Amino acid sequence: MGRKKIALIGGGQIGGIMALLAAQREMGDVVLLDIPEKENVVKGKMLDLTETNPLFSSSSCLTGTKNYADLAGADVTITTAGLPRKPGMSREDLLNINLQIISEVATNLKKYCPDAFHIVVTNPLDSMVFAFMKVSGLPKHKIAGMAGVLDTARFRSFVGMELNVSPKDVSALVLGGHGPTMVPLARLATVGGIPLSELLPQEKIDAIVYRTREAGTEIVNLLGSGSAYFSPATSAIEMAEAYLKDQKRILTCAAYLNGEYGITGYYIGVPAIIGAGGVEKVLEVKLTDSEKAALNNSLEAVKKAVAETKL
Ligand code: A3D
Repeated sequence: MGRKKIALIGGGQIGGIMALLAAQREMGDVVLLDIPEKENVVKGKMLDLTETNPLFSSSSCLTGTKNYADLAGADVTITTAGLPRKPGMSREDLLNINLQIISEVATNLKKYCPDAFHIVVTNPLDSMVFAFMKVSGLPKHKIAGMAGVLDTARFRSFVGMELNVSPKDVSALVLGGHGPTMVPLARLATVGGIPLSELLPQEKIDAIVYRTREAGTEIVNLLGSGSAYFSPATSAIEMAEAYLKDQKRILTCAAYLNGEYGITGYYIGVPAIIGAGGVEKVLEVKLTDSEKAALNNSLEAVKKAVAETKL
């Protein structure tokens, strides 16, 4: 069977943490790629990490590179390559820059790792995963966007904090695009099997839903520069591990829809089974009229973002 190979494209905040997590979990060998100007930085990060191997009892080979050829034959790829928005830059400017970056990444990954499961994290997520699919032409079920695992983890964390219970025992589902239109399905949330609505009054649940939608911004405001990285990195690694180990986990991610939820032709956050086949199946849940309306509203936001890519 041999060792698995994990290719991380983008060696910034999230890329570095993902390399650490993949090594600690001994998921396989890890290659971290960044632009030529950052070649020494990623080499330094991976050497630093290599020197933790004896401490974590890990045998993963960890290397940094600027060459896509070094990613050849990867089993899974996770892309965080992109630029953050800088003062004076419009959303459209950012979209155009990151679209160019994703196009370059998708073209190279098609060439060097056509059989991998590809996870996209770069924002704006819903349009970047769509662009990755269009430019690479790779099978749609072997490409997914990471957002739902994180949005769901945030919802579960806030419920745990409010009830002073372990978030491990909170189960929840957040549908839709990654952004303020996401749809946390509070109706379906449970805590140790008990419906959340039996444990918290509606106004507290509404506050948790609101905080979940704004959770990314809350962290951006606290950090002052950059965005969240520990939780996005851990979320993407959950998806990669589910694929590599054929775990058949039910993870919410931006999956390509072909009629599920009445949607065709877009990537949007839905619960999906992730195993050796990639996104093996999208699970459908019956929605109330107001949940349907909220999901449609989110779909409109995704469609608008995708239209901006002109792909
Ligand atoms: P950052 O620390 O800036 O890392 C991005 C890295 O990408 C940098 O090291 C860049 O040098 C590198 N890069 C730029 N262009 C290229 C290229 N052409 N090829 C290879 N590498 C390149 O950012 P980060 O790690 O904090 O975040 C990465 C991305 O994830 C951003 O787009 C964030 O907006 C996004 N993000 C998404 C979520 C979701 O939940 C979807 C959450 C948090 C962050």
